[in-house]
Amino acid sequence: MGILNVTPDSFSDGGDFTDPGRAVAHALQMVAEGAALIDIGGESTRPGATPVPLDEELRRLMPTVSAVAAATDVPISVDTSQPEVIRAVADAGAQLVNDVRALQRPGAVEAVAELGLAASLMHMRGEPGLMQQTSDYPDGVVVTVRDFLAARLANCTAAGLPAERLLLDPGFGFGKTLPDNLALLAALDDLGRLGRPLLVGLSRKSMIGAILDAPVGRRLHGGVAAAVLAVSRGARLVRTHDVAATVEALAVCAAVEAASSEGATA
Ligand code: PT1
Repeated sequence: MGILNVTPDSFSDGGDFTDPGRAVAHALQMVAEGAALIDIGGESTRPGATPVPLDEELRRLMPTVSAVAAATDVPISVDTSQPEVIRAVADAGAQLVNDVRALQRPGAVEAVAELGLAASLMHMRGEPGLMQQTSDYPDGVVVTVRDFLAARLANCTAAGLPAERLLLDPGFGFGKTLPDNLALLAALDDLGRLGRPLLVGLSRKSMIGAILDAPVGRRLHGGVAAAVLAVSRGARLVRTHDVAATVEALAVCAAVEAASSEGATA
């Protein structure tokens, strides 16, 4: 899943793709590099980001969603939490809602269900404005995230959104310390037992920066390593800024996995 931010303030590429023409060119480049999905975001949700009003989110997203949908058959996901935005982008050709708030806004589950879309449910502690001040998991981060995702899955299916249309995401960096993020990555197989494909977003995040003592521009190799480890622990989708590097690393990963499953059946 290649990231296309149409925001002025995203943490690593803010302002680069606010023009639809440049956004489409970048989307097509990611497709050429092997992206199987393009994730378009109009609201930065990284820690400390400020919320965006509905009309501004629509103004940022709509031209780019329509233009990318016209330019490629690769499915489009949109990073949003708002039911009005979900309805508008579905009309413009989006197929998946990537919601860092796990469809908890009133009307979001119903919109996804009615429109026949897929969705990703992510765990976040608190809201982007203050979440780094509230990370504390008395029951342990892995259990807390697992229970949250299980509850959201149950709630969505009860509201008429079939489980077959849902992905789950532990939400790396969303109200989590470095030890929390590492514990989640190490225990990803536990989350896989919830029975839905796992999506992970790790590229260029501060957890990589903290391990390497590296600024955002020097986190490529660490982010690729984290993606490989996530996939080897069961992740099925990787949300990344760095498509070419990630696709190549995961091709090597897949070749080894295929050989080891052949070995198991031989
Ligand atoms: C994610 C994700 C996302 N991450 C999904 N959507 C972001 N499904 C946006 C930092 O610590 O992981 N999964 N949409 C970006 N969020 C962050 C969080 C960016 C933390 C940076 C950090 O640097």
